Amino acid sequence: PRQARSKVGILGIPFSKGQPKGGAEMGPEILRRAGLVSRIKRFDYQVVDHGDIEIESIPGDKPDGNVKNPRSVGRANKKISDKVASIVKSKELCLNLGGDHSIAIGSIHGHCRAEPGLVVVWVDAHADINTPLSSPSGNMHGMPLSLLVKELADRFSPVEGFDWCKPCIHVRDIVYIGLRDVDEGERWIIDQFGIPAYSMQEIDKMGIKEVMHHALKNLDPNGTRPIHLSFDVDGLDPTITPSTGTPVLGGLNIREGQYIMEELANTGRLSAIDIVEVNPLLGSEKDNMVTAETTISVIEKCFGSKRGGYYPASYVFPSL
Ligand code: NNH
Ligand code: MN
Ligand code: MN
Ligand code: MN
Repeated sequence: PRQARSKVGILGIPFSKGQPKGGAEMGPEILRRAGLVSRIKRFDYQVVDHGDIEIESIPGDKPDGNVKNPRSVGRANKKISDKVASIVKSKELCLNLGGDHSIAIGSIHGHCRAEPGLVVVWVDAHADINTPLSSPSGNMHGMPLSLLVKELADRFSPVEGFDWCKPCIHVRDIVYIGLRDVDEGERWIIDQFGIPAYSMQEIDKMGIKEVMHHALKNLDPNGTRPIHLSFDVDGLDPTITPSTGTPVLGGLNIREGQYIMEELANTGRLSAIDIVEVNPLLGSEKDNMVTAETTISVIEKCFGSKRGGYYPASYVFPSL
């Protein structure tokens, strides 16, 4: 079924200061070059390409305690929040092309401004809910959810560059799929607040069909709330998305990835999507192509691409 939104707004976010490796800022470029926009145009959506957001560089951006590049990440995300809020308010399904996963701070924050009742589906090898104090790395792509959830606000001091960012979701508005590299503090948070988390072990045990059924029921029993999908390509197995900064063995296979997206599309409630951590500077030319092709074949399932075949609403069967 179609989404409640009949338009797709594509927003490129060439930002990589949430982690140390250069290249993640080239994600939008490689996905566009691999044909993402025309692949989405095949379906029953009006596609609006908003181009790439302009990222300001902030020289001398000293760490704030443990947190690296706080002002750069803060400034970029303020802009992302404004842009995503306006795209979602104009009734477009907002497709954000990262960029590293720190961009989810702005995208979820902006989405919340337009749709305060949203829920978050986080597909990732990692939980990305370290606080500035629990983070082993200081990289903000491992922290986005901790800045967004109300329950953790009193566990760390405000981060430089984020005075604009007030928590807008509860921990129980999140569900995880694909986890297999979770830090101690993150596991503590998941247990403490009972965040539904379907790691690769649950996927092996239950199968992806049961996992999606329970994940969506758990998150929103009535099935009425808008969905924010934050999709880290490292959630997929590194054999199919090799060009990414922190590959972890034993990830989702292509069919599990496609099935997740098909089930989300079936809800008709997707209202914003992040696709993050594609890094064309990692791996060979071939790796880049495999990564882009895998990513697009998964993303298009959000827009009604069906493995069993498809024709647009305007289709006329050739007849005599
Ligand atoms: N959990 C680690 C950290 O906080 C790694 C996060 N890296 C990711 N997240 N790629 O998706 O730094
Ligand atoms: Mn991530
Ligand atoms: Mn990850
Ligand atoms: Mn069951």
